Amino acid sequence: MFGFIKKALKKTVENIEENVEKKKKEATKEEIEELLIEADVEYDLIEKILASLPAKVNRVSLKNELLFLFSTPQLPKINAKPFVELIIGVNGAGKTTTIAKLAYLYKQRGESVILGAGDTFRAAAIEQLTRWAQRLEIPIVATKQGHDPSAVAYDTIAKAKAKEFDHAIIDTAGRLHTQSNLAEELKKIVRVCNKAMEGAPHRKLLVLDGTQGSSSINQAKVFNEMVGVDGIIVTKLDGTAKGGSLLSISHELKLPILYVGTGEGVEDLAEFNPNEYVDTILDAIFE
Ligand SMILES: Nc1nc2c(ncn2[C@@H]2O[C@H](COP(=O)(O)OP(=O)(O)OP(=O)(O)O)[C@@H](O)[C@H]2O)c(=O)[nH]1
Ligand SMILES: [Mg+2]
Repeated sequence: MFGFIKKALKKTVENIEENVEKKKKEATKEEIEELLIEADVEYDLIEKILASLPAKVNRVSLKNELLFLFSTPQLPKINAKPFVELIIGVNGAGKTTTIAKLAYLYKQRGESVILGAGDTFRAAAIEQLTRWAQRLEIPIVATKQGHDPSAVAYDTIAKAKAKEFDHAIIDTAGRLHTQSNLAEELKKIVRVCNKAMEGAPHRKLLVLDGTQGSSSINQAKVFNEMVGVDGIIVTKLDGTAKGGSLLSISHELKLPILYVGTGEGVEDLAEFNPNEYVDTILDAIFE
């Protein structure tokens, strides 16, 4: 999937390039500061990065500094069938679309997938995921609006076990009447998943809207406190110049970024590769 991150960072890179007269071998600290501000890296982190750099910065020294920010531990490999993923995040972040993209990816690999329409708060959410399931020709467990989402999660896992599916991906609501309602609901879904299958959900994946840049970090902390997050997916990177925020997100949350969304289609999901990401940003300023 090489090149997908490049596509996702197009706007971020163009924005940086507009402020760079000529690509260079060495940059000053001020130039690096400018670059990182333009890309929406949090200022506290920029100061930290600058403090550890020499007066004249070359590509290699900056690359090492930036790559270091992604040195979060890798997620342990879990051999579970079904492998259950719970997708959480605020409304509009891109959860439902990301579920379709993940399902497509697994299906391409020849693995079987079932979806659970666990966002029962809005009828439109159930319909949206059902349409994706039809398009992708994969089964879905869905109930009526207002029904208990943890029952949907339970039924999805039970069906996945009975029919020996490789993956079960469960959608959740991004907003309820209050935040404490949402927290209670998510906790209950997690408990019930574990009842349906010990160890499930195997991954709680938080979807963050990339167009919000570094300002999504606080939101991520709230979800992490609610249920504990295993990994991050950043969507809509294609539509923003704030692609540098991934540095802040990784550094602040100490959670792995697993995928990035690069568009609205099912194929528009790239496995996140820190090396390719950092190189793409550095290409905007260095030769
Ligand atoms: N350009 C672009 N658009 C995206 C991406 N991911 C999602 N979107 C769009 O963002 C909008 C919201 O996506 P949804 O998947 O409905 O978001 P959600 O988190 O499920 O929202 P709720 O169900 O309201 O909580 C849709 O119009 C998607 O097409 C992406 O990577 N790039
Ligand atoms: Mg949704």
